Amino acid sequence: TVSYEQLPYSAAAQAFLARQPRLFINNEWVESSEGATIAVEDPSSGKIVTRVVDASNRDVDRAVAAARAAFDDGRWSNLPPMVRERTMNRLADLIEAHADEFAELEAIDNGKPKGMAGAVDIPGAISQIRFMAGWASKVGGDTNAPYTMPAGLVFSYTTKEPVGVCAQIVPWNFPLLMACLKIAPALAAGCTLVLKPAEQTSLTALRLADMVAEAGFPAGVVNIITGNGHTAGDRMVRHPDVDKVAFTGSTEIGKLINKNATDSMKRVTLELGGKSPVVVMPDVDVATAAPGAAGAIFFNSGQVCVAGSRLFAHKSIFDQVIEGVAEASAFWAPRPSLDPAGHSGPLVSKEQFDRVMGYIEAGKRDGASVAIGGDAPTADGYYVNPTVLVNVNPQMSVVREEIFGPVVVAQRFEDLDEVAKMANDTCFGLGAGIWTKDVSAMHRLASRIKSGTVWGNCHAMIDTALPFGGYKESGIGREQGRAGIEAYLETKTVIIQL
Ligand code: TXE
Repeated sequence: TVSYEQLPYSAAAQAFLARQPRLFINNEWVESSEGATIAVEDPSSGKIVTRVVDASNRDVDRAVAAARAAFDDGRWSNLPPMVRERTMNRLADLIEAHADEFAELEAIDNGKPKGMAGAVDIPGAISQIRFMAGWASKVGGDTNAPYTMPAGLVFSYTTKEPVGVCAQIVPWNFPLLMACLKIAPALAAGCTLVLKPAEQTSLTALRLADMVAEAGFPAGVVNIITGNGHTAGDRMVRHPDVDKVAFTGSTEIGKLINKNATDSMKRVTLELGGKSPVVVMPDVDVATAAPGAAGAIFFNSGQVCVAGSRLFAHKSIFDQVIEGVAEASAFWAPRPSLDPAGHSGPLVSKEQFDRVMGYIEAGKRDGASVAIGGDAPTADGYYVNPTVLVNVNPQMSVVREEIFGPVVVAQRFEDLDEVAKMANDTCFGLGAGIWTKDVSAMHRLASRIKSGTVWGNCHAMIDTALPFGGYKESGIGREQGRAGIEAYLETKTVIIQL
């Protein structure tokens, strides 16, 4: 039997929690103007482990003013690109040197297994910074011959300039990874920034702040503040001295941010929710595809924007696939985040637990059948068992809405045309997985599914060099790769009559 008792924290983690870091502005730890705080809970036990600042409007203004001053005097953007690149790489080295501590803090704060954080989140965060650091010296403009003017009469060229001060707001599912994914392209481009982690998971962003000055960033380039979304986050988004907003989170808040930020024409990139399809074609080796489909939804307890939350298995193998997913779900049974045997943890919060259990209940009420799970173990933490719902229809909320928990709805299909339509019957378009050995079916389906990323015989494989983002209500713009840095640059055209 599994014990849901959280394991003891290391001395390093205890020391960090006891320190109660404040706001990181201008390379200094400063007190909040009002002293409001947010409790930090360990979702594996439901216990409060420390408190962080709930930034006030004045705190936000102070952080933005620091970033504005640092941008306007060029103390970062005017440095040789080689120096910016080296500074970023020093930050990556510092994270790497403290990888184990970061993994533990992530496990305590978010609930994900420390082993998963150590294998996925922390190395992912480091590569975001190292990859983008290289762009600092490689972005540039073009010289172009004009189309309507005679050659020799004018000389024209383009340059790339940093967008300016960035407000970056990240969610709680991959806290450090998301923070680094946001700050890296901004810094490589020469921007300055204010970053706010999600109120549920501030710890690793605060630990990162410790390393900013040590890495050699000038004061005011990287400012990290903690606080609630509807107050501090909203202030960041509307702030007149902010030039760009980058957000990852729910589609609901993304729409709101898009409205509030574009009132003053701020540049906006949004990475939002999903309801990603996983298509299992009839020719697959079920022993490979079924665990693949299980991992697509159960990894990180389903709290993944590209979670494969709609499973479509061909009718000829549907029952075998469900059986295979059921078998694989044992691997994903939740345990406390510091249990070295665990591959899954609790959900991030009581709120998320209630939301996910509410969806499961709604699914049952609407007539769905539970093939696997559908329940939660008795424990103080927020554990939900891996769940598969069958006998669903396209009208049910469990089929239409993002659940963000270990819950997948499974449906049968007959042919490629039908499954392409079913896969696209959603307002989202972030990711899609296709399992088949049939190369032609793979490419035909890949071209028909409307989503920012399509995976073949794998799922949620993300690489910092490859653009990532959503079609439809899954977002605006792309992060990572060349597109990632372009989102932090303005293009200037210079035309000189000779
Ligand atoms: O998200 P929010 P929540 C989805 C997922 C989940 C649901 C709710 O379906 O069940 O959203 O989660 C900040 N102005 N995703 O409520 O509210 C907030 O402080 C500015 C998918 O936690 O979108 C946090 O930093 N900022 C997603 C961040 O937004 C605001 C990951 C995300 O919180 C704000 C997370 C405001 N008015 C949730 N209100 C993904 N795409 O991976 C909140 N915030």
